[in-house]
Amino acid sequence: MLTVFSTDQLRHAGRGELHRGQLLPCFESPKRAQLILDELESRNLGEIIAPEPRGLEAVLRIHDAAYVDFLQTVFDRWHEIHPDSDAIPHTWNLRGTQSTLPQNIYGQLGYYSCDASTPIMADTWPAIKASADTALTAQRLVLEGQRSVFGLTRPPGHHATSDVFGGYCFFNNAAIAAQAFLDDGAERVAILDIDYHHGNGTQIIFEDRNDVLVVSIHADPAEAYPYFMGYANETGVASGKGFTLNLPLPEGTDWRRYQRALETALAAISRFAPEHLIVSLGVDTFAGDPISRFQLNSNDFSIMGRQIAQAGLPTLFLMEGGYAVDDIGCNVMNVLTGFEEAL
Ligand code: Q9C
Ligand code: ZN
Repeated sequence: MLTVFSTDQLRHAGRGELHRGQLLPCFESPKRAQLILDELESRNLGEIIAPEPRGLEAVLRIHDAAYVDFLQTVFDRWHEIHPDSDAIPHTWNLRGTQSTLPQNIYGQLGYYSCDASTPIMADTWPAIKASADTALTAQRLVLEGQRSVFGLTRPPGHHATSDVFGGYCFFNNAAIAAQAFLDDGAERVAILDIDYHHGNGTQIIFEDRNDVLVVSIHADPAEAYPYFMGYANETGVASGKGFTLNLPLPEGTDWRRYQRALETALAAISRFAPEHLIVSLGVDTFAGDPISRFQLNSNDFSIMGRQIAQAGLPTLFLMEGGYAVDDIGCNVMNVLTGFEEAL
């Protein structure tokens, strides 16, 4: 399997995130991507290629122009007033009220974000731009006939909406790739999100559409981030009714229970009959993950890859979460080789 990755994606390296009342070292670190690459290389998954640099057209199919411009310029503005820290939001809008975009940088940081876990620094922009380019190059390779491609997207994307960053995400790489498939002529694309956390950004982007099926298996939001979305009764909006499927699972979920949800997810994807499948691949379902509470082991990820291959679809894997750095390479490699072995 080909992998797409750019070293520019390593340049986003936050000093810290607000976690349970403390400023802790960022869980979403460049080391994650480096350790995945090391494992793919040592176990010979296949060639690792750099993304083709692209303009912003495909990003702007999903994200608002003003939000993209904000991400591109906010750190320079921050740096003038705070030369020694990352930009982190700390104030948000009141529930349900329409808000005007404030002039003030703290107001704008709150306007365009949903949490204080997602710092912005000098090289955030080149990293998130390269991550989106990685998704788009991998998407094109699948379009051109590769059975599967791994876009090692980092920073991840599934919590980002058209104009909100958070949950370590800035550009929704999976949504950008899904829209690119449609713009390249596909009629239906399915996104299978197997990150521990519900992909709230992806759901919001596509919930009123019937050309992208979004299926997500995740920790019950009653107990886990992102808390406010991902419930089973969210099934889509207007003409998107029936094209969102949430399969929340309780804390402590092991492979036996997870596998049944995955079967349900894959059956729904089969019925939808998409031309392409995008897998939002998070391995934070691993038992050793420091911020998550599922119980999957490394071998389970191989079975998971094999099961996903049974869908029989051209498949684009895009990286989302996974924070147990000692095992992240092995767990990702196991999904991808499990998939390949099933072919
Ligand atoms: N520091 C992904 O896996 N933080 N994002 C929760 C607060 C947010 C996870 C604890 C977790 C986001 C892509
Ligand atoms: Zn996650």
